[in-house]
Amino acid sequence: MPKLHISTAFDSGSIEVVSLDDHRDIQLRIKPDNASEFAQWFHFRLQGAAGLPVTLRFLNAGSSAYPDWHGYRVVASYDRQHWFRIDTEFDGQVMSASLTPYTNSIYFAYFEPYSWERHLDLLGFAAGSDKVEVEHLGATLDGRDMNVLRITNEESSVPVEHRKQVWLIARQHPGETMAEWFVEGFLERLLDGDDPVSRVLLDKCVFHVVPNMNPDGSVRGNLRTNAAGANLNREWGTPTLARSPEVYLVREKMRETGVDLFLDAHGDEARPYNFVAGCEGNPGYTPRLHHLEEAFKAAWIAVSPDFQDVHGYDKDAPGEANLTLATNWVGQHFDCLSYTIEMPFKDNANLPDEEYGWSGERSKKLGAGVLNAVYSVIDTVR
Ligand code: GEM
Ligand code: ZN
Repeated sequence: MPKLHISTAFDSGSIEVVSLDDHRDIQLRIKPDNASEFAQWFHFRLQGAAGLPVTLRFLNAGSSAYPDWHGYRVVASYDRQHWFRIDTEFDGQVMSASLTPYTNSIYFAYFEPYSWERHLDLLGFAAGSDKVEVEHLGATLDGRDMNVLRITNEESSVPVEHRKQVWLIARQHPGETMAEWFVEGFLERLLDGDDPVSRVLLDKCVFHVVPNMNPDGSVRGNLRTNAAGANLNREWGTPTLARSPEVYLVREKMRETGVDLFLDAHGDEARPYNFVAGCEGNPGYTPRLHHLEEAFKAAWIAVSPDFQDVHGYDKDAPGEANLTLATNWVGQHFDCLSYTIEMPFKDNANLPDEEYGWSGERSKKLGAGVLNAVYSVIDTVR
């Protein structure tokens, strides 16, 4: 029997190997986050299986954080750049994925990874623009930099105090890597000097973009929490430097700049759709905010067949919103249009892609398209 090897010693690497004796029955367990019970993210490298029929069996898939794996397909890559979906089945407890690798080195992951190095490269790309200031907010618990990009046209004829403050944060939940792909597409278009929508928005707005809200959880290979086990999207009521410095620092910056429009990019483990979740359950929700939400969604649907407003989370009952979530706390505190954006780990069922499912590239296209929705409402957000 060939000598197989599995490793996870790289950015966001995570899996537990139960048995590697038989390439037709490689037995694995998905590991929980480092300081919480959420288990869903996996990312590992298999060596030694070229030309062999491989079956990966995730023995505890049925007891993961979000166990609805039906319709989900594992992603794989030989070169860590091009990721594709492989045949995957789920029997209610064990998820099995199969292929015959071409080479003796192949990677598998829950979704297309977004590495810390790529994050730093994205900051570097943005910093090269004369519209961007890379601002340091402080440190995470593992000592990584929390950065926010301040983006505007300083030569704008609109006085800076009259420009709209538009905030985009992403990847509070580190395993939702599609969120940072979304930001990459958003930034590439926003900084495209030939794009008319971007040029007008940079005159009318100051953008504040946090491409990665959870650096430590990202590198650690967590699905949902930071190094201290905090679910950052439940920390917006009373964040602390000791447990959730990522939220504490961003919230303090928001108090400084104000917020006229807020977007928080996430991924959803079960629903095969792109959708938004708003502030209908906030105590301060008003017809003005409802109208803005409807206009924003209509404009996005008009430019992107990958976006839709039929499928999504149940609506919060009036006054019943959980104000510890970013979207709800920001919407309530700043009385502004505020949305959680959800992308699928599976695929967009309205426009499925057999080879890739939902992907980093499609997340980028969606991030670029949201600028049309911002453009459609920006003159009416206040
Ligand atoms: C979700 S946000 C859940 C919002 N729910 C409603 N009904 N508005 C979370 O944090 O649980 C975002 C995510 O994890 O993707
Ligand atoms: Zn999330």
